[in-house]
Amino acid sequence: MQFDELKKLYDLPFFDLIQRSRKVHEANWPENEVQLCTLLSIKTGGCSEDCSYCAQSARYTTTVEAERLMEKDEVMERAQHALDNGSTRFCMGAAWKGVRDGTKRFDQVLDIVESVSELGMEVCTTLGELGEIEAQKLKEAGVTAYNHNIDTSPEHYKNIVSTHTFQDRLNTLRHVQDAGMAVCSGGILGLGETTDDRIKMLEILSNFNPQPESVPINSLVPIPGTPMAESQGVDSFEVVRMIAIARIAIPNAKVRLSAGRKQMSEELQTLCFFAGANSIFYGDKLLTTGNPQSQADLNLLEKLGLEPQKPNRGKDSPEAEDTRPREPALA
Ligand code: SAM
Ligand code: DTB
Ligand code: SF4
Repeated sequence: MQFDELKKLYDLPFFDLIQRSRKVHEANWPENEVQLCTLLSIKTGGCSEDCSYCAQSARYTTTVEAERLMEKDEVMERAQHALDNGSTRFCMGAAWKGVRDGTKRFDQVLDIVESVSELGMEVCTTLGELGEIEAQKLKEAGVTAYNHNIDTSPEHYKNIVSTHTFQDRLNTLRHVQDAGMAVCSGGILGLGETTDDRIKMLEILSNFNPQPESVPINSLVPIPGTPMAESQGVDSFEVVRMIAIARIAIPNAKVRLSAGRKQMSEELQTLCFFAGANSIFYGDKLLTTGNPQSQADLNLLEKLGLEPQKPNRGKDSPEAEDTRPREPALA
């Protein structure tokens, strides 16, 4: 969808907007299910990049200490636990600028992925920049989806990060798609962006070919010590509007209500589910910050008559439409 159409939707009266997004949601996701995805930080802190929201950048003094890459046995224990608790997707994150083929740490990650993928969950990784070869090797090792957020509009990105560019992010996403992995890409609300920046971000995501399989919508968790520490929280209704236009613009995606849920009321999360969110991070920790308790999430889903999503739907990457340009569009 194009910017003007998205803006018109975003500016509709609230009930008109969520009624529309609800219809799209029901047509594409009639099952009343929410996917549970567990995150694990397999390499925490000490990152060379300067993303101004991030607890893991080595440039800021936060409470997060740099750690080594986790041993495979420990990752396997955590993955098995996630599976036993009902997660159908397991996402492993590393605080790296990126990975390079031929390095010891990349070999270790491939080895971890091979073992985790044998458990049968969707396997997602988020390791920073990838080239073509790295993407192919991750796919071969069993990664089903790769998370790499564009985070905001290209114009605003420069104000948030200086150590890599928006185009670098798009290049990695191209390599992910070419290797046949599903793209998980979304953004953060609360980085001092305008509404137009948010809409621009969605415009770009919706013009990917194929469209992303998953779109995380994070609300900034302000981290003391980072430049965004004092950033103002996002208005609840703006979060719902964003979820609604994501659902309309990218109807087949899992729209993932991501960071920031701990600060949200159950009622707000419910509105987000109504408007089109159908996936959450599940387990009491995100990467370095907190998340609601698992039991609280299960209780909420039960109260709403929603069920954890059955395994495997959307495991494969959506097919590209041949008629559309192959480049991720920078509109
Ligand atoms: N280093 C990799 C990268 O940058 O893609 C992977 C890990 S990074 C922590 C994954 C995503 O988490 C970021 O792109 C951002 O959208 C989100 N994120 C990080 N810190 C956050 C925060 N404080 N609040 C909300 N979202 C955050
Ligand atoms: C995404 O979009 N959000 C997740 C996941 N993808 C990797 C990460 C959220 C991180 C929140 C801050 C933290 O815990 O450090
Ligand atoms: Fe590093 Fe990723 Fe954090 Fe940026 S968001 S500082 S690349 S871990």
